[in-house]
Amino acid sequence: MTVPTTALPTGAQFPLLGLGTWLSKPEEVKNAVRVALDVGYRYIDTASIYKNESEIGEVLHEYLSSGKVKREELFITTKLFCTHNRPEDVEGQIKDSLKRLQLDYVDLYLIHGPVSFSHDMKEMLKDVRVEDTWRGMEGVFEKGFAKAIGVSNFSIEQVERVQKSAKIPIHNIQVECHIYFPQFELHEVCKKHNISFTAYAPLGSPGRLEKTEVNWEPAPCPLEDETVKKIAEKHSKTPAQVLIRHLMQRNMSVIPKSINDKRIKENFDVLDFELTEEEVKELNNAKHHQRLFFGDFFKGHPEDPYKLERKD
Ligand SMILES: NC(=O)c1ccc[n+]([C@@H]2O[C@H](COP(=O)([O-])OP(=O)(O)OC[C@H]3O[C@@H](n4cnc5c(N)ncnc54)[C@H](OP(=O)(O)O)[C@@H]3O)[C@@H](O)[C@H]2O)c1
Ligand SMILES: *[C@@H]1O[C@H](CO)[C@@H](O)[C@H](O)[C@H]1NC(C)=O
Ligand SMILES: *[C@@H]1O[C@H](CO)[C@@H](O)[C@H](O)[C@H]1NC(C)=O
Ligand SMILES: *[C@@H]1O[C@H](CO)[C@@H](O)[C@H](O)[C@H]1NC(C)=O
Ligand SMILES: CC(=O)N[C@H]1CO[C@H](CO)[C@@H](O)[C@@H]1O
Repeated sequence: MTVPTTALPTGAQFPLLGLGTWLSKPEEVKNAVRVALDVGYRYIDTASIYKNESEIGEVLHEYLSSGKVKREELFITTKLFCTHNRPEDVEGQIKDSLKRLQLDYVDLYLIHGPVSFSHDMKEMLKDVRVEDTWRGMEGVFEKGFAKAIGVSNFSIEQVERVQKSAKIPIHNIQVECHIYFPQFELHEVCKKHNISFTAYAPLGSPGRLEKTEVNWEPAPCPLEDETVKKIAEKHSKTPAQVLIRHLMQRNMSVIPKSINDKRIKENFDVLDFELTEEEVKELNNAKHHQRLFFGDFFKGHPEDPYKLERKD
């Protein structure tokens, strides 16, 4: 089955379902991408900081050179890490990513986060603003290295500010979004600006707990939510499938990550059922609200996107 798409302001088709690859280790990601492409995924989300672009590139090359997929069927996203938010750094970074991915262009290039650091990450660069980084992004768009450009981890205020200064408007935003952090307000602002929306951590990112060094706040997992389980049972689907479907029906692009063959297939098997309006509403009304990704390393920078939400 083909994944539904929405049109980007550039005219390109943007798939509403893709494969996430954060925390997918190099030796795991190759199998994951092969399984995903075989099942029908065409959209892969990566980033230079995930340290797996080279392996993803090897698999893409394998599938493209054998003719199993055509370049124009693929939608590849990668991201500029915050050690290179200075406008003059952007082109070199995307070229390095393209070399690793063995591609001439990516379909979408995102500013990974609004906060700028020195190359060694030891120092915050407080004078680099999001509008500055955006100028670098416009440059790589104009040169054709990225067919669309966007932002990640930005606040509403930052989106508005970039739009005001932009020659080329924002095409996409990627932020945390799941039933416990539904992003209604930011989503409305994006609709107003015609910015397509990608939900990361759609399942509540359960893997973040055991595999990263950050001390995460305890949080309930959307996969265990009683309403989700009830709706899943009614449709003979799994909780993960209900969570993915819910965001797709909100007109968001969803990028669940998995390295497990069975779960990669499960997460794609969401095209043959539909949640009722009532069920969407019920899921929209989840009582618990909590941001999972607070980015403590953003603290103290004038572009900290969450400064208004912080208690300390
Ligand atoms: N822009 C950013 O700053 C940013 C931040 C975070 C994430 N992202 C992107 O968004 C993607 C998704 O977010 P995420 O990886 O944080 O979280 P997620 O997709 O919500 O959750 C992934 C976790 O859930 C498990 N899982 C996957 N499918 C499952 C299923 N059907 N049932 C039960 N468990 C399942 C995975 O384990 P297995 O692999 O073992 O299946 C993994 O531990 C990332 O991979 C990345 O590409 C971007
Ligand atoms: C948003 O972009 C799409 C895709 O190009 C276009 O069809 C639509 O008219 C745009 N909407 C607005 C409000 O600009
Ligand atoms: C879905 O979002 C896209 C932008 O990504 C927009 O162009 C389109 O009009 C939206 N569709 C609906 C039904 O809201
Ligand atoms: C995106 O923001 C989250 C905090 O919301 C943070 O954990 C993550 O590392 C950020 N990604 C980058 C590369 O800035
Ligand atoms: C094992 C490993 O980390 N492999 C590569 C993953 O991709 C990064 C860059 O994207 C390379 O630097 C690593 O060598």
